[in-house]
Amino acid sequence: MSKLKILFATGNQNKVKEVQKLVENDEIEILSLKDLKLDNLDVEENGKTFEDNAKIKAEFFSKHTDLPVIADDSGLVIDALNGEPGVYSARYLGETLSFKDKCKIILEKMKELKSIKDRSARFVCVACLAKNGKIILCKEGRVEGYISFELRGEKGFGYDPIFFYPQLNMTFAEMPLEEKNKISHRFKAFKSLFEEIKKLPELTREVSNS
Ligand code: ITT
Repeated sequence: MSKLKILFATGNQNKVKEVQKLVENDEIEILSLKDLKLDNLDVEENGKTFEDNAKIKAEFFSKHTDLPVIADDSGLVIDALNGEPGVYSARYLGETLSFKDKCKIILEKMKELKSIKDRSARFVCVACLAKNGKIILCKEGRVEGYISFELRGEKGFGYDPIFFYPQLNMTFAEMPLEEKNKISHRFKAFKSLFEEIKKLPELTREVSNS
């Protein structure tokens, strides 16, 4: 049986890598915007919530292909910063600043918070599925942790070097992808999205017919 092809509509190649790894031995095949030559398209993420923005992206790109489309919106929510950077995670402190510098500025803002319990944070991911311009379903995943006292690790992307995961005593940037992919917000959201997708006859029928 051939695999169910799904477009993952993201301009972030790190996200593509993570989600392709998730379905490595699965009946689902993740294609990127580049694979479908749709990487010249962009849509404004002007929603107020992760779910709004995930829907905007999935809906928009699903008007440009007949394949089912998934998109995610995700970010880091820091309690001590009133939920910042939150839905603005990608644009926080300006799009030209590197994520390393954004991480350093966050650490500076939090330098007076000496106790780990005052540094609580979570990564949130909402992943949505759309087909032919219509949203079919969305799933959310979260992972709880703390903002570290210094940047640690070179793996991952974005805010990974300052997101400390106490159960493994390391930041996400110190964690091999296989480990991050067992616990992350993206893993949780996509795992439950893929479970639901496999139950949808109008999508899976196309797999057995192809
Ligand atoms: P697309 O919108 O094209 O998918 P993006 O990178 O702009 O790509 P988002 O709008 O969802 O993605 O922004 C989320 C930002 O939050 C992202 O740029 C990272 O900085 C951060 N982020 C999300 N998930 C992360 C993770 O697993 N590790 C580190 N940072 C993450």
